[in-house]
Amino acid sequence: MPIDDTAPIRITAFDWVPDFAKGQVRDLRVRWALEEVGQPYAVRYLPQGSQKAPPHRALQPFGQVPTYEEGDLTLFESGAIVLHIAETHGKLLPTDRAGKSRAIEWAFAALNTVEPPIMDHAIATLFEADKPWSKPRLPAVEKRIDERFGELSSRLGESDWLDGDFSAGDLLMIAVLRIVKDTGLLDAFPNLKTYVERGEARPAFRQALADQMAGFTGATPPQFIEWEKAMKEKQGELQ
Ligand SMILES: N[C@@H](CCC(=O)N[C@@H](CS)C(=O)NCC(=O)O)C(=O)O
Repeated sequence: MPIDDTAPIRITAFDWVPDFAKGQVRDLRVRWALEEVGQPYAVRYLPQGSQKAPPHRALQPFGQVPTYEEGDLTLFESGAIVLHIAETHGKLLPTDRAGKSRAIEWAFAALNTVEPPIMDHAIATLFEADKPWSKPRLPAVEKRIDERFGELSSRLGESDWLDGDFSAGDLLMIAVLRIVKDTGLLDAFPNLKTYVERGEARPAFRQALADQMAGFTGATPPQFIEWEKAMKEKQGELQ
């Protein structure tokens, strides 16, 4: 689905992020959902820092991306946006009441149960890799992730998707799991690795990822040059 500057839907994304975040910024989840339902969209790119300025905070109170604008409606929170897209297009959610509720349950499980320990890991190994507390914290963080992955792996079993057809719940769960896909944390759970690969093989995901990557046209902002150097040095020690 081409990005279309005249489309009635507009999202926000960054024009620069550190290398480790490329392909992971949360506008990817929204792009992926839009691709799945076949909805063209426009992108407004933000230079790093401007997300904290009042005009963007009026759209996103926490000064983050993504946002989603459609006529009078402005939304933030990637999960809420993905569910809105699914509801609007009558796709990515089963039509029966119980099945729909279960898909939404998996969306919450992804964002509220599986993502928090994964983000603790990203904070320790990436965002705060240069801090003295990160290394001692890692074993406990990894243990918690291992427990969660074991539980998710047992439930998924040999199924392709979490509950019937591919849903918004799978989209969000796969987006969350892929945050650690290069860390080895998924290695003990072959069915979760295959699950992530199955999601990433979807044409909608591939297009969304390619479009996010193509949007990183900004130069490293001066305030990030030293930070990025220090972080890269420490990162090697932690991974
Ligand atoms: N829960 C929010 C999290 C959004 C979020 O963490 N956005 C990050 C990019 S992935 C961001 O904008 N970070 C920049 C900042 O916080 O200044 C969502 O899912 O939309």
